Formats: sequence, structure tokens, C-alpha cells
Amino acid sequence: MSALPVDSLKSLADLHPKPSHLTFQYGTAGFRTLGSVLDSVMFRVGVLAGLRSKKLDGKTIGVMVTASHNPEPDNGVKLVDPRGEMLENAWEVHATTLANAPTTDAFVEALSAFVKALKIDLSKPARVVYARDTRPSGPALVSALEDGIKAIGAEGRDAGVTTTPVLHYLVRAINTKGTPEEYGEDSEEGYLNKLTAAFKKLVAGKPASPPLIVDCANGVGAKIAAKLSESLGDTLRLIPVNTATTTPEALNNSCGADYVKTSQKLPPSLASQLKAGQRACSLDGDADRLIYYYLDDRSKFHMLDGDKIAALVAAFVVDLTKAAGLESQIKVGIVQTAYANGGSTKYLSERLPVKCVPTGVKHLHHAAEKYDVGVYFEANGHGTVLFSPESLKTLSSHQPSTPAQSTALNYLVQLTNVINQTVGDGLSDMLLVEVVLAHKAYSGEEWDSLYVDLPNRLVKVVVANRNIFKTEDAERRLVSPPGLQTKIDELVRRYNGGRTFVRPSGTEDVVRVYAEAIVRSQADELAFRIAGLVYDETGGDPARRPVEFL
Ligand code: G16
Repeated sequence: MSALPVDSLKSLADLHPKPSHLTFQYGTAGFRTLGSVLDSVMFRVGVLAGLRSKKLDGKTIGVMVTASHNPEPDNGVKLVDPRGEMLENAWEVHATTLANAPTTDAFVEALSAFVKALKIDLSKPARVVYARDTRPSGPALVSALEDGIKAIGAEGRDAGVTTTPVLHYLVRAINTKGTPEEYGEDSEEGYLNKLTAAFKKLVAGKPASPPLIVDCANGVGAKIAAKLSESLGDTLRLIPVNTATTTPEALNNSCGADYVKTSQKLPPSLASQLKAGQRACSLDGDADRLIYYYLDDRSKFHMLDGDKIAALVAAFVVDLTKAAGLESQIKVGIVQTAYANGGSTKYLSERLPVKCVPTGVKHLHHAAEKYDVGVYFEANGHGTVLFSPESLKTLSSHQPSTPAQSTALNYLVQLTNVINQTVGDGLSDMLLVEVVLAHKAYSGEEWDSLYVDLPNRLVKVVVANRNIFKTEDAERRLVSPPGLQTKIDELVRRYNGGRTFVRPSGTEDVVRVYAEAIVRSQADELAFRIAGLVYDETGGDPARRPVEFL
């Protein structure tokens, strides 16, 4: 067993000192805060990624530098495990510990203890592939990351400026290269070719969909959407908008999936473009989320969020398994979070098994792996569909007995290719939605009519310390601060069809309040009153704006 390269670690770590006044936490989506304070975190994540690779026998680990839906001054970093999934839970704790070591010496000491405790064989090779989104703080942060990768003696591959889902795809493609599970060619082109080829087979013979406006949130999705548009050609005409990736402060600003979902409004920049009856969709800053919407005949805005996508897609997969004669072998299940609209949960659970898990793609992904086909979507549009290894085997060995069965089987096989099964992927999900709409000959309105959403409202509350908020029951109930849940229960009882929950955000320094009720004004009032309770309970943070209605 070789030893830690202490000299190289120390000299490079000295270039990236930890700010003494800050504490970092690997949260819902990795480390995420102001880009200007993340230098030391990036360096240490580079080292950690190298060690993770060594621990997993030289498998390639991914690192994505992004703050996704957050405003432009924020940045962040998340680690990606060998199959393209989020970092294993236990290592999140290690990441937090290492990020908070106060000095270079303390960091190297913590590393030694960590290597010993986890029995990491340092003689193993280490490989890391990394990418970043379009944020101005990205290049300097990537350079700190590269120092970390170098310090631990790992081999780094720079995937450049690309989306989070492409990075996840690359990790899986690299690690499966030359194996029977080969996921695809390990390049952006490989990703685009795989999705496009499958999409073309799935919509062959169907009437072409009308041109689709794609709001790219002025983020990195613009780059991949442009390439996808080129490779799709006339099969699906994409109109990418909000593609100003170099305009200061444009990222996620009054556009993108998070804006649409939380404000329940059309991005103002689309107001003059979107016609009545036409549908459009929004990605977020790193293109791992997708929200659809349309204007009805009276130009009223209607949103088709992650819950609606799950309902549409799950029904389609069920139909295909039946048509292929596989309904007894391949069962479909749904995974949601507490944010799922009550209307969707009722509709889906009357038809399929539904599980509720805490916020965060990693939780949904793991729960979805337990089904033959797991359809997981957060209401915010983050999600995908997973086919278990067993169901993939079933698809490849099944002998259809009629031409209709054979057609359905082929569609199922192509669905496994058009879907990015490593993580939620806005553009891959968009193709999936378009496939289903083409097969069902649904308009946005027909899709929307699957079930009716309950009016709901999401509010952010700025508090002095969000860490005092602890939850249970998949974040549906608060256990701390003590007594607050009882007050919430008392209040919610007064609202017809009222449902509410409070949880600390893992990506922003706020507490989130969700409320729904039968009537819009009641949902708004309930959210506001619960936010008031939260604020009163904690004293808020007088230096900052207390409650933000989105
Ligand atoms: C990330 C996570 C999502 C989560 C969202 C908001 O999304 O990947 O699973 O729903 O943050 O989390 P929170 O409410 O804890 O702030 P993204 O798109 O920002 O990476």
C-alpha cells in the first residue's frame, strides 16, 4: 500500500485555504453556496473524488461544477458515482468533514485518518471526469478542482462546459465501455446520437409535432439544445430561447424551470412568442429539470410539471408493457416527494404503487430502483425513468407472439435508450414527453386533463438558523423546533383540503413552506400563515427579508 502524497497535497492545499468563518455542508445537491467562497471546497472535492475512485478500484468518478437553478453568483459541486448516480450517502458525511478541516495540516490529517478508516488502497489508479455550467465563477473553481485531482495523483478528464445530465451520462459511458452493459459512446456527440436515434425510431410514422419552444434559462442547456436541435432536424423542430449564456445575471433570471414552477407563470420573455394552444418547456440552469406549459384558447397559462410528466409517462409504459404481453413480468411504480400535488398523488395511487421519499434526486433514484420500472419525478421537474437490470433482461429475451406485441416491445427497448437513466435530464425527458404525446396524439390540454391540480403555494422563509428545522415522515412533519408541528396541525385543520409542510432547503439558506387547499385564495393564505408561524418561532433574521412569496 503506498502512502498519501503528503508533500504535493500540502503545497497545493496551501494555495486553497479554507475561509475560517465558514462551515460547508454537502447537502441535497452537493456543496452549494456563493461561488466566491468555494475555492477550498473545490480543491478538497478534487482530492476526495480521486480517493473515491481508488476505493472503487479505479472506476471513473464524476464531478459537476454547477449551482443549477440558483442565481448566478452561487456555484456548487456534486460528485457522481460510477454508474452515473449521485454519490453514496456515507461519503457525503466524509465530504463535509474534509471540507471543514480548518487548516492544511488538519486537512491532511483528516485525509490520513479517512484513508485508514476506509482502508483505501492508495496504489490503485484514480480517474475523474469533470464539467461545469456557464457561470462566470466556473473556470477558477475548475482550476482549484484540477489542483485537487493533481494533488492526489489522479488522472483528470475535462468534459468542458456541458449539462449535468451529460456529465452523468459520460461517467456511466466511460465505466461501461467495452462491457456488455455499454451505455453509449463516451462523448457529448455519443449522448446526442443515442437520444436522437432512439427518438427517431419512436416517432417514425407519427405526424410531426409542432415546433417546440425550449426556454434554456440562459444556461448551459442552450448549448446542448442547439446541438440536439441540429441532430433532430425536422423530426422535432426545437426553438431554443433564453440562450444568453454570457449576459451577466441572465442565468435563471425570470426564466427557466424553477421560475415557472415557483411563480406558476410564463417567463415574461416568452409572452410575445407563445401562441394560444401552443406548448413550450423550460429547462433549469444545468438542464436537469423540465417543466412544460401551454396557453389555452383564452391565452390562460397552464403548467405541466414533474407530477404531470410522471402521470403521462407511467401510463404510456404501462400501456406498452400490456401491449407487449409483459404486464405480469414488468410492473411500474412511482416515486414522489411531499411536494407532489395532492391531485397527482390521488390519481396515481388509484392506478399504481406510489412511494413518497424526502426531497433530493438521490432519494427518489434509490426508491425507483426497487421497481421493475420506476418512474420518479419531483414536482419541480427533476426526474427520470429507471428500468431494472431484470426488466432489461426481460426486454431482450422476450419472444413476442404477434406483430403488435413485437412493435410494443421495440418501443419499450427504444424508450430505454431515449431516457437518460443515470439522472433527471431535461432534454431527454423532453424527448420522452414528445414521444408519448405523438403516440397518444395528445395536445397539451388533453395531457393536462389527466387530473386536476390542487391550488398550491410555495414560500421561502429567511430564518436565522435553518439547521434547527428537522423533519420526519419523508419531510411531511417537523420534529424540531419542538411544538411547531402541533401549531401547524391546528392551523391546517381550518382549511378545506388543506395540506402543508415545512422543511429546510438543502440548496439555499432558507426554510421552504408548501401549502395546498381546495381553493386558490386558501392555499395562498395557508402558506402565508404557516410562514408567519415559522418566522415567529425562530425570530427570523432581522437583517434579511423575512418572507418571500414567489
Ligand atoms: C436540487 C436537487 C433536487 C431538489 C432541489 C431543491 O435540484 O437535485 O432534488 O429538489 O435541489 O432542493 P431544496 O428544496 O433542498 O433546496 P437542482 O436542480 O438545483 O440540482
